[in-house]
Amino acid sequence: MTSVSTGASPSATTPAVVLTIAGSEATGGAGAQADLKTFQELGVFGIANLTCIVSFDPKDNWNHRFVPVDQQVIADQLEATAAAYGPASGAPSVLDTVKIGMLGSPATISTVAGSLKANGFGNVVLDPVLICKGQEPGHALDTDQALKAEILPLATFVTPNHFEAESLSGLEITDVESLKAAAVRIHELSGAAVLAKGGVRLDGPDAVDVFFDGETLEVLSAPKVGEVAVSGAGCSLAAAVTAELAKGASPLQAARAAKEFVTEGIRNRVASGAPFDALWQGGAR
Ligand code: PXL
Repeated sequence: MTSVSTGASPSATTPAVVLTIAGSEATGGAGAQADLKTFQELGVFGIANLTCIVSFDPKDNWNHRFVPVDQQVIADQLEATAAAYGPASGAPSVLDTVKIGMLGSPATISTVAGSLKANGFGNVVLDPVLICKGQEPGHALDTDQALKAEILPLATFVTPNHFEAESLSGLEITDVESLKAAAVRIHELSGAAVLAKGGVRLDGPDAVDVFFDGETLEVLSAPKVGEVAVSGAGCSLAAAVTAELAKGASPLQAARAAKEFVTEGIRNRVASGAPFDALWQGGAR
């Protein structure tokens, strides 16, 4: 007779458990694939609940083809994950740290916001992916506004890039001083720890990011590796922050470790037939 186990086995291992709520990017550079590879590399048990599928179109200048996952299917994934590992699951490794990547539509934002509120996760790391090439501008504007109204207030850590930091703060960012001002403003608006990324968008020899959590303002800097952005850098940075927080790091420690992880991943990037290289999560090994 076979017996079916309904609970945790006495020999179960207990790595920190993390969830990414994100889109699939078919070529594996960005999105949920980048998140899962980052989680594995940093020693946490990763779960991905998919919100959409993005396939670049090589016949159309590599623009995004965007297909949302059905709302009920998103809700089903979140329900299954919460029941298996959520705060009320009774699992020994409780899922308390969640990363939010591309949501892509106001409907998905509402579904995800509902789940975040119901579960009360301790760490909600938001990579505020605002526009997706290939979406209608009006559609993207709705999505921007819904993300700011419904998800940003639930975030405990937010990782905007240059464009997103300008959009969230309402400030123009031209140098490190204005990046600092934007980070402070986004903290005031959200209450979250902020890691605002200058990346290759700001002039100078270094890729500069600014961390601000209401107390500590720190400029994180590493020599630029080329002048062209690499696919998966933003996703992997936020995923690395997520993994480090889940293992018990402070927000500042998580930001520093994530910056190092991404710098090594860019240094050891993977060339592809697409116009952009992909970050290699194994680069720090
Ligand atoms: O890098 C932002 C991003 C996030 N998530 C998905 C993506 C992209 C960019 O292509 O496709 C699914």
